[in-house]
Amino acid sequence: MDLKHIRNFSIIAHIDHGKSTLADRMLEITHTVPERLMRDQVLDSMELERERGITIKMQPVRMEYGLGKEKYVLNLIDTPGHVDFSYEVSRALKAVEGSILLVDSTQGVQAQTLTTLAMARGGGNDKGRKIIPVLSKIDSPLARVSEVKEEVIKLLNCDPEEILLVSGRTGEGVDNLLQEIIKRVPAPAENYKYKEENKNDNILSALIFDFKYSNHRGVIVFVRVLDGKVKKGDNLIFAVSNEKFTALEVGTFSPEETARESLSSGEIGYIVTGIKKPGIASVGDTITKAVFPLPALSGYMQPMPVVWASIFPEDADDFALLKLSLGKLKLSDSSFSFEEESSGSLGRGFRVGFLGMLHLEIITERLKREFNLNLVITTPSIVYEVERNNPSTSSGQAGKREKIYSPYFFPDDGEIKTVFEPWVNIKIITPVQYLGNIMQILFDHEGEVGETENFGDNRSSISVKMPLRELMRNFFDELKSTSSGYGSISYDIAENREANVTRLDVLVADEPVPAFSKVISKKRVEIEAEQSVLKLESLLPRQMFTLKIQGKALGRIISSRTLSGMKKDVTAHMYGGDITRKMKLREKQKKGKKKMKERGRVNIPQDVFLKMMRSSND
Ligand SMILES: Nc1nc2c(ncn2[C@@H]2O[C@H](COP(=O)(O)OP(=O)(O)OP(=O)(O)O)[C@@H](O)[C@H]2O)c(=O)[nH]1
Ligand SMILES: [Mg+2]
Repeated sequence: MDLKHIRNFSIIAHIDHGKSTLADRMLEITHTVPERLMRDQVLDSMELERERGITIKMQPVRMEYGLGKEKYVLNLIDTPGHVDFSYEVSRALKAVEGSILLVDSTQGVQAQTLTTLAMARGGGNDKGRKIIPVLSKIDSPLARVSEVKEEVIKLLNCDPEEILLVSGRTGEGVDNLLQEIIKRVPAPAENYKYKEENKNDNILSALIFDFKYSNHRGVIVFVRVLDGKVKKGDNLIFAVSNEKFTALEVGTFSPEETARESLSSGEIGYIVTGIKKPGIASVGDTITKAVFPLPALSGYMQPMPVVWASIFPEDADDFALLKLSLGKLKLSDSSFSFEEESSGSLGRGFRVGFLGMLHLEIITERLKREFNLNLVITTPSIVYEVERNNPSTSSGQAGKREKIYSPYFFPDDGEIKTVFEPWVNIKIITPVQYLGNIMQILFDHEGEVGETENFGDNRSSISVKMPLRELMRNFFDELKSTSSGYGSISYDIAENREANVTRLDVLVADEPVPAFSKVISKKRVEIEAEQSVLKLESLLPRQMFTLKIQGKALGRIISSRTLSGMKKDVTAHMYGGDITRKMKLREKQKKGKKKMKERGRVNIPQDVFLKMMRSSND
């Protein structure tokens, strides 16, 4: 394929700004997907994507487009907009020369617009990509095209004429957009260093930007070929992991895998490796030829997990299956990390790091659905680093920081010398009129407000630093409600700082329930203890006996409630009859209750755990 006729681009935007719908129209215009197979957001092919109406994984697709007498290959990569999946965006970007920055004309520039733009421009050694600003949803009666245009001009410092208008719903402007992509996005460049060798077909340098796993064909790597050529039967090698394999098939995405003769410089496609062992291929690795190995390209940073939870098989016999499943899942989502762990009561399992709560939900749901596993998932938590007063009581030495992944294992206050916790850099975008109220919630969440910038007519962006703990304390929902839904947020993990926090336990019938323990700011001990107890009181079904619910922190009971028992009389249905029999039954009932009480066997339904985990206000 002639490089001059290839264009590689991604669509990037805030969540729901219409990326996948725009891709639909492009696929129609280029006749890439037959009409009978067309459906809304056709690139969102995963069951969970369709159910939730969001994109979770990036999806590459190859389109052909004729312009005048010339025929072009347009490789599009649709990306997710949700902040939890921005690792997908960053990987997709390394495979392309340009990006459509899509801005919903009914919403305007949002926080994730800025983040994805910054990613596309690239920092450090990363060469910048051509950005094409496009306003979407111009068909909508709520579209504010001229205002949003102003915002984009301010953001990019561009000419008004550079901004294109489209509707993914009606298709207006999409054909023109394809032509502009050909004009504006540079064709892939050749690396002249290897030009000589290129002639004898011995050269290959291909960046792995994604992969998936097939039970029959093993690992299928998604690559952007930077130099040379690859075809079926070639002997290849991973430059980093140094593992050899033979290409069983090569091809492109239409959007499903379609075999081709070869893939060459500038193209985006896949290579079937046949490798069934997890852990060999990783995103960011380079595929090159065994006969003439080229150096590894600069790969990807492994993303920092934001929340952690432990996952155990409900049935201990499923441990091996869970291990295998995590390995396989990692081959279609390289952004989570896991390590083995064992817990006294739950047995062997894994501690898993996720990029956010939605990511956690998606991964655990996929494990259940795609691998048929019944799982016990512990309360998600961020990770704290603790230095103990007296390290001899623990495994660590003096000055050593110990990572605490679960609030239940957070040491008692007296044992702690110093605690460190992760902070985040936050960007908030909001209409100016909500600034006052937002400042209030920022204060309440220990936010350190940095720069505030105005752009467009009446919008501001605020840079804030905040403990991750406070971001997770319902900050998203509070921001949404204080800004009537107009405020948007993006964040990334920053440095660790010293923290003034402690563990709050919730006791039911005098027993702490591990899943309800939390690490909270010492300043909020009273409020949090009261809230947790009240919430549990409202959620817990009444038991046969009277039950105490208590909040305990810093070595004392801070709040307490009593849930009165049900007065269920087991003799009520017996009319008349023998009084001694009634007495016997009552006696039995009393004993049973006492036993239950002693064992602290309170029945806490699963949904109570889930509701307790969610924010305190719902
Ligand atoms: N009126 C109108 N609605 C649109 C248009 N494009 C998309 N939508 C609607 O906007 C919503 C989001 O569309 P998607 O295409 O899924 O947005 P997305 O950017 O791919 O979303 P994520 O991938 O989850 O970030 C859907 O309800 C679409 O029907 C458009 O041009 N006009
Ligand atoms: Mg989408």
